Amino acid sequence: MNFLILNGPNLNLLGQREPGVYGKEDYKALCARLERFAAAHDSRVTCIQSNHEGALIDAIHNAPGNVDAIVINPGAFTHYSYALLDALAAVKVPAIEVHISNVHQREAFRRQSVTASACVGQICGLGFFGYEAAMLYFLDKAER
Ligand code: CA2
Repeated sequence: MNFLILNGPNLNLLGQREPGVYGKEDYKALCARLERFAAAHDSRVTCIQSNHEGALIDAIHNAPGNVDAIVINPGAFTHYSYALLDALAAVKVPAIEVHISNVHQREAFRRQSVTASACVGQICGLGFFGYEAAMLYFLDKAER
């Protein structure tokens, strides 16, 4: 399968601050890990990170015909971006929303996702493994 891995604002700072919340590994290590995981499952990933809402929307619009599934961590856009919600709803490519931290153990505003309703499901609190869990869901579904 071909996966689009989308990461939103500030996730380029992984490993540089807040290791207690987001872990010690950086964004490059995340991408390398997902590339290895994909290769082990006869698949490929395209990893895109942006701090800009429009760039994430453009990447979602570009997904049909190019990838089979989207794994998206919209960062703080999760909590208020109706534009990202509309983009995810507009394309037929299925998406899973992933959060590295357990958003339910944090500030109240992080419990609300406006983007999850356009996704097949949401995974949170499992660290980087959450991205792999999302990919496994799609791989399992494709085999059935
Ligand atoms: O837990 C997640 O993956 C989040 O999507 C991360 C977002 C946050 O706004 C969401 O509520 C939950 C923020 C990412 C910030 O990433 C940083 C990483 C290292 C240092 C500072 C920020």
